[in-house]
Amino acid sequence: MHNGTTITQFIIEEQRHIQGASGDFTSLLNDIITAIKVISNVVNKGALIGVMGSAGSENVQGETQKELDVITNEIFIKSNEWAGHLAAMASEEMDDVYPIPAQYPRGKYLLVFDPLDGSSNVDVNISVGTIFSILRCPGECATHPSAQAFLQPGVQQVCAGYALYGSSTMLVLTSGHGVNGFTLDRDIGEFILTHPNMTIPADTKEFAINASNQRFWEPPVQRYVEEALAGKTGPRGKDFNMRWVASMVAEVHRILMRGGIFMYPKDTKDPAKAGKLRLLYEANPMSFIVEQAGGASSTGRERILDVQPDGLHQRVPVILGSKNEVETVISYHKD
Ligand code: P6P
Repeated sequence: MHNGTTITQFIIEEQRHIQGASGDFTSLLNDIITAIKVISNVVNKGALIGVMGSAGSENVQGETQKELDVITNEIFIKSNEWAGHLAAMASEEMDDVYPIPAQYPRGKYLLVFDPLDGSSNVDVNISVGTIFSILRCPGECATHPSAQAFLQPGVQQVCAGYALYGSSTMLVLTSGHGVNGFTLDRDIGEFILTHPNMTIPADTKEFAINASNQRFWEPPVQRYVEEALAGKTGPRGKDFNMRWVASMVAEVHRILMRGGIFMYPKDTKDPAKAGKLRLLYEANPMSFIVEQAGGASSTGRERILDVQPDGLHQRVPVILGSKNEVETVISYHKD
């Protein structure tokens, strides 16, 4: 049960921690939350409103866009472009930066998001999510926001969050003072604080990886998974469980709730790609949340939040979750 704290009340109290935050931050988060409520409504209607299936277009990643990818991107834009808190937005679904239209005032923040992560799962009714990250607009970007303005290491994030459209719609947030989870009460249309101060157990017996890529993994990941599969009789001396939902938001939420390690490592499947997941709107926001919950997040060779981005849609290897387990994988990369 909960004590009825609404997310609005929580954010206003949270804002007091943020250096230099005016009502801007609270109002910006409220606009993001509105977009998430609208997306939850659309996703939960599913096939009833006939927006499943392909949009017949490709995104910058060369991935076929689902109709819902395009619709949810539009929802985010419309909900966040008018209020004067942002200088620009960037999204998995848009090739370039989206500058705030001239008829609206510009603000001091940047918003980067994946409006519907795991969207290939929508057609088969498996949980999907939204991931977002808020950055400060450096210097001149309020007038001429460029992609360069977004290329800040993840440690610069002001706030990061995800929405999980699952059996219930949840919103999980951090602005650098721990991680808190909220559940949407559809009867009142408000997110209620249900999971205060979420923390990830330091140890785990559950790993998540797409095992069909096994032959492409680098040796340290091969070793880690082999040892996990060897179980009690192997070098780890304990049996492991495995999960793979193919929806990063669902995997990260499970890890926040009960621990685990999630890996989408660098593989040799496509040597041109440093991994599958995108740094700015998947790896960085999720890494901020995971670290704030006491977990760790690495490429295997460096802390993800320290990576200096070199492109809006840059990909990185991701190894995140229970701190001691991530550190084991990092140690194998050093061997
Ligand atoms: P694969 C979804 O498309 C996504 O970006 C993440 O949410 C998910 O973890 C991963 O890709 C799934 O990738 O190769 O297993 O389909």
